[in-house]
Amino acid sequence: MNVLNSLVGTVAPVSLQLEPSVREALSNPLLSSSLWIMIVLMGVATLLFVYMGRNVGDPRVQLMFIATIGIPAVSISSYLGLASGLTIGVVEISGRGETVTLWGRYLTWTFSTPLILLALGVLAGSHPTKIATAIVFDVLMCVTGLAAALTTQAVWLRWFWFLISSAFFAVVLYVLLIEWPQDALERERDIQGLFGTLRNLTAVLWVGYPLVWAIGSEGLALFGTGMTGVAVTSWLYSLLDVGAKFAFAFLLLRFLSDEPASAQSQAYLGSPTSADD
Ligand code: RET
Repeated sequence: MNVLNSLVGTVAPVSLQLEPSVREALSNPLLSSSLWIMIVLMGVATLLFVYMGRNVGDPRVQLMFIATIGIPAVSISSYLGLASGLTIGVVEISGRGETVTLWGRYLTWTFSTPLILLALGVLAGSHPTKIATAIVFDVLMCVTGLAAALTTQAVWLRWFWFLISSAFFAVVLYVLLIEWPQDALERERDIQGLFGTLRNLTAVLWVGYPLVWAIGSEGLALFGTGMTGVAVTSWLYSLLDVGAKFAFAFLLLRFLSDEPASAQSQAYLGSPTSADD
């Protein structure tokens, strides 16, 4: 009993209390609107995408559908974590002072970005090894990006992690811009066209994320280190998310929803007659 009492005594005082700066951040209308608008948008997107995929039967089209529906679904959790303050913190950076960081973004990108790459890689008809390569380096990019945001010892150390993360990003871009387009050349014309559009959208928008990091409140703080700077940075990420997640997923699923023959398993594995040739 004594043991139990002392255990309860140790655990009971622990409660989830938000730091004053986090509470101040969440009561900033500019910042909280950058989160709540996205929760609504991603909620609507998830429902819409489930509806669009209700009749899909081909396993390969289903795989792309499931991966893509997961993108806004992960995003809802991500933005709820931020809006509730659970994944927002305050870092005291040596030589710079206190900054509010929305570190949950970097954490949840670890789950959402592989889904984007999985859908794109399968669409291109790429080999699983290449898809795995892109995903592994993408996860490394996100985790080291998280390290950059949470590093407090020195500003230069944050930029060091930024560079490491960018090196991993370069591998992802290589697969996306060099390897997958070659694989997509083997596919039907309509797939090639869609792949080209999604590849361009992805490459351009994804490059925007490190740029926002570099100029935003985590990096050079061009919009200031105060709450407005944090809010403007958050809005920039949210706008990139609208394109990189919503527009990407919508374009892909609109194409896939009537299960074009070119996207189905049969087209990928080769037609049954080709073996007899
Ligand atoms: C960070 C900072 C460190 C350097 C690099 C970054 C790249 C981030 C990217 C994020 C893409 C996110 C997407 C999310 C959708 O759910 C971590 C900002 C290179 C490319 C598309």
